[in-house]
Amino acid sequence: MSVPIPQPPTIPFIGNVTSLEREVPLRSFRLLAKTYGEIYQLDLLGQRILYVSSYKLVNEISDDTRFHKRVTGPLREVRNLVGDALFTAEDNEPNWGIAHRLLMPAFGTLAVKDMMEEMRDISNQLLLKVLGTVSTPTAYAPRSELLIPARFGPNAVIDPSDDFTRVALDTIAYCSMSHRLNSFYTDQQPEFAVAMGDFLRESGQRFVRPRILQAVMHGKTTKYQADIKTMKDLADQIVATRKSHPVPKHDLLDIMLNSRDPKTGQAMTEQSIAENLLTFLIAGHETSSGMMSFMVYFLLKNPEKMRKLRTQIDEVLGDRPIQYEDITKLPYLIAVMRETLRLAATAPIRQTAALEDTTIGGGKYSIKKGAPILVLVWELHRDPAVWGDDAEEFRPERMLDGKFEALPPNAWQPFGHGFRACIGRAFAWQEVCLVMASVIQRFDLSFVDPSYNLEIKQTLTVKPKDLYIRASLRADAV
Ligand code: MNH
Repeated sequence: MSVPIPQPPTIPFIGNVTSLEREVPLRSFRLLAKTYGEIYQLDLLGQRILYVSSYKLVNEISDDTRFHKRVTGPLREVRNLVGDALFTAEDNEPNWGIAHRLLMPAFGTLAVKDMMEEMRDISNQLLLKVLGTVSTPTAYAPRSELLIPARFGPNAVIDPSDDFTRVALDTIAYCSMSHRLNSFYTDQQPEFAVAMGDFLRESGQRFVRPRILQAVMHGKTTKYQADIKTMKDLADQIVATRKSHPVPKHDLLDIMLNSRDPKTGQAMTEQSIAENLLTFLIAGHETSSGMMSFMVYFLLKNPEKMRKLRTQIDEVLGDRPIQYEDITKLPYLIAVMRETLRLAATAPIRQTAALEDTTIGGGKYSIKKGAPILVLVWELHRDPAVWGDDAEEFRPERMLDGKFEALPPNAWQPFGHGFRACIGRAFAWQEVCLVMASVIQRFDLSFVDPSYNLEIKQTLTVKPKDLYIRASLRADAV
């Protein structure tokens, strides 16, 4: 027999909305999970939403034959910019299928391998900014080396989220459409990056804001529309320019313009191409940049892990720049990355729904077809049933020596699940390896405030809040 799904007390008309923190809803969702357990429901402005957090239940609903991605909440708002592009499409929208079939191979490991030097070009801009040095001149030394205007010194206070966002955004723009955003050349973030940040934040806010309030907030709406236009105009312009002036480059834009869907023979429309370019920028920068910031945090909090990682980097790389082939020789780096995404999945929630009326938990909870279910990945990634009593500890060793491969299915899912899982995983992985190995190889990092403890900020993704660091050339550098 099924039992009622726990729910905090509601207030007439607005339901549970007052249970939620405006700035960091994730914090409220997690607290409620501690109080109400592996599944609970909230009534948000007339919509009932389920929150699932235990491994057992998440594993059961991670099943493409019974559950599928649902595009509601903030993700629905993101459609205001990118429509039915990959990330925000419902499964049954034809443009999702076309883009998915065309782009899966283009984001595969082999294709991404060829982007290594373009990624390095951008990553070098970060290294140059920090101390004006790319330690070893190489065949790959970027032209930008000559152009860097301002160089930071060891006393500069660095906001890692800010700089990693520049790296991630510039990397995805350069690799996917050969467009240089040049975020490192300006003190202020470029207009496009600001528009995107504001758009994502506002998309999240619109979701928790009562409709009636939304209707009277003209200023916010005008700004929201203006940000959308800024981004659309750039994407349209990039597509139009490439169409009129083809370049001999096989980047993602080229693939989208010149390939046909193997199944239907259809080409992508110009609108769909522009919306997918914007999707790469949205999906591909905050997630990766947040991941790098969290990694810095965990390594600074756990100096013995940092030492272990650097020892391995030194042994494998010495003072030469990391190459693609090195990545598999750095298992501790991979373990640190996996453990970072376990404790701080930068996409902290995914949304799913049952394809038919059903029950989960051995008949315990009944679930209505289509009712939105949120998977609380941060809770999933701490379930003691999988991770043990030290689940809160940053311990990359639990991801080493075959232990990662031996995890129960669906226990670690920072990249989502099933056929709607992340298409950019190989891309992000290579990018983060390159950037983080290069940074740790060259710099000593430290907290500005040694007593700093992790706080998060949330838009569509999460990042550390008020984390500031310093970087100096390694004291033990040769
Ligand atoms: Mn990514 C989907 C996490 C990097 C492009 N990504 C997802 C999902 C998660 C996710 C989780 C599933 C969302 C859902 O179920 O609604 N992504 C990440 C993380 C990183 C990341 C943690 C980095 C770290 N993602 C990237 C990069 C790109 C990218 C880099 C692009 C270049 N991601 C996507 C796209 C989708 C996606 C596109 C949607 C895929 C689909 O639904 O078909």
